Amino acid sequence: MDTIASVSRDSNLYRYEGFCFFKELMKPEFINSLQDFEIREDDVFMITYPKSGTIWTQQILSLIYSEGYRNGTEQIETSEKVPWIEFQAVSKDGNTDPQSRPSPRLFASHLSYRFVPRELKNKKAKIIYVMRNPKDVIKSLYHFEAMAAYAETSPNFDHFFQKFLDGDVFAGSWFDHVQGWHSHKDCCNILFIKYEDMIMDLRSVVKQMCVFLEKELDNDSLNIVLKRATFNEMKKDLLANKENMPEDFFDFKIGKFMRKGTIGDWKNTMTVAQSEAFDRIFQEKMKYLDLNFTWNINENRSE
Ligand code: PPS
Repeated sequence: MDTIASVSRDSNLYRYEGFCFFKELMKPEFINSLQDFEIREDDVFMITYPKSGTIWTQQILSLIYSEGYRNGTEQIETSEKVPWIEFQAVSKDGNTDPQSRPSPRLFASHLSYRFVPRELKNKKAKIIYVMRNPKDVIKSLYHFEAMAAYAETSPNFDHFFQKFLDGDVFAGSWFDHVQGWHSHKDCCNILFIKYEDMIMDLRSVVKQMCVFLEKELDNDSLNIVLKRATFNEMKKDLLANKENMPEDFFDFKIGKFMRKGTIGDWKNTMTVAQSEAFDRIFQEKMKYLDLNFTWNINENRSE
């Protein structure tokens, strides 16, 4: 029988088959029902562990599909153009069912491989999975926890660091999430991209995404996508930076979704001992995966 357990360091969460869900926002019956979510061949799913480049990729996808917003969709929020499958939200146009949208449908999800719709595991539809070096994920999530009303704020970084390692955070263990998706890559029509590659050469990554999505963008459209997806452009765009979300969810006086947007900020907070402890766990848990991350901004950059 499936077991549901409490999460010791955060009473807002419950653990279900390794994943941590928000009690208030994600009921187990609904999560189970997603198995039967009907997938269309031309659906596109963008999947991430939190803080890995979700809203950035949501913005890029919505820009690609609206060719740089030349189709009058500028005023529609990104979260409506690329809605979540696991959060039961009511959209502003009154549509409560993201499944009934016209094709091509774009979706976002933080779900692990275990919980996504069954048909996605049969190479139906396309999946873009975005990864980020986990030390920066830790740093970003640490700040985010403080502004999110539905997460228990850690008293200090040390506490949060351990909480993250134990997977006592929304979405559970980073290691399990990445491993789960990466080890099932042959079951899905999936493209893996990395946050750090987006930082270092967004043009190449967007082009790679377009090839995978079979979307041809002319040069002008590509340039508009790139311009509107920069950190500074998104930071001032309320539809992209999520700052128009209800204050009962996030306290934007404490923090922002668009915080620093860089590589290597973990160094400003993580101690050498924490970093080394993390490296040991990373090497042990990820040893069977052929994955490399960029941990510092100057890596891979020619001077
Ligand atoms: S969430 O809550 O899971 O949806 O968060 P997510 O969007 O995955 O991650 C937020 C981090 O992504 C950074 N971000 C960007 N970086 C560079 N360029 C652009 N355009 C961009 N958009 C979002 C954002 O700043 C968060 O990272 P940190 O390290 O906290 O700054």
